[in-house]
Amino acid sequence: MKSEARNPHLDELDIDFLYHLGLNTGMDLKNMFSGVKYVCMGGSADRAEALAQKAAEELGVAVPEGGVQTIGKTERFSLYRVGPVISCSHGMGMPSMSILLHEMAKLMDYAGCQDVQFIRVGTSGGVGVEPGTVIVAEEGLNGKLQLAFEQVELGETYSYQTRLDRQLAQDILAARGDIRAQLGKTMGTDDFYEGQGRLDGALKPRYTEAQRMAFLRRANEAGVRNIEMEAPAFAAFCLRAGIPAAIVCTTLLNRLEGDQVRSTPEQLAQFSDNAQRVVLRYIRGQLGKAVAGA
Ligand code: R2B
Ligand code: URA
Repeated sequence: MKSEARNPHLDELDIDFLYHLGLNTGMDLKNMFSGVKYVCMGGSADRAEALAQKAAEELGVAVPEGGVQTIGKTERFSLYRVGPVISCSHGMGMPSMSILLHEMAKLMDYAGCQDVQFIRVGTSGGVGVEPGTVIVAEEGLNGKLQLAFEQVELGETYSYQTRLDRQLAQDILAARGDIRAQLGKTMGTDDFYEGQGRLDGALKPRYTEAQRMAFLRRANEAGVRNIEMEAPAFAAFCLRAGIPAAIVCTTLLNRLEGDQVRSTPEQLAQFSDNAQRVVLRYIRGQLGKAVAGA
């Protein structure tokens, strides 16, 4: 984190309890986390474990018998450390993920980790792309198609920029190998159903099928290739913190063709694997470069 962004009030705490992680600064966080360079996060605890396990295989890091182990408490988030990689779940939506971002950024700071990159590795609905395609976000747009994340603080609404690190996005895309992946704008909303213009929520929507399609087409023409529920808050947090950040999401369906996620569990696992592999190939390449340059 850049020093100008660091919260000075933290210096007043004798111990900082990272409550949702079940960690605190009374623990030897340096010993537990020093050397971490990549924080990968995605919505589900199962996918966090799968990514950690694959990271161990891909990077040749030994894990205990029985597989990777969580660190801290797992009531809210599941956190794994595999060599230079943290894999952690963030739950669904910006409020949940924002809690993780604050505690994870502090954790990296307290552990003395330098030059850490945050990469969201998630799922999304594609807009005009074949299901299974991985979208590496160029920018995070909100549900109004604006390059902004709006947050209410002390009763006032503030708007934060949501630019992402273009070079990092290019570097991750370049590691895709045989996996279908492309750059695109990622829209993040506060809801899966009406917030994403679905017609399959519980309540009668106020919009028509034609209005739904017109909006999705407009989004597509504006460069949106996928829709999820975290991009604006993720991009805004990392930009404020000075943390290089990327969003790499697989697409589970093409929203121009429907609203329901109909793929089989096997297909969904493959789609999720696509995004995780792209990111792990990128990390392996970077670590290879570091070794070659040493
Ligand atoms: C993608 O998938 C979740 C909703 O199903 C949400 O966290 C997101 O961004
Ligand atoms: N996640 C979302 O937020 N939307 C989708 O359509 C699929 C996954």
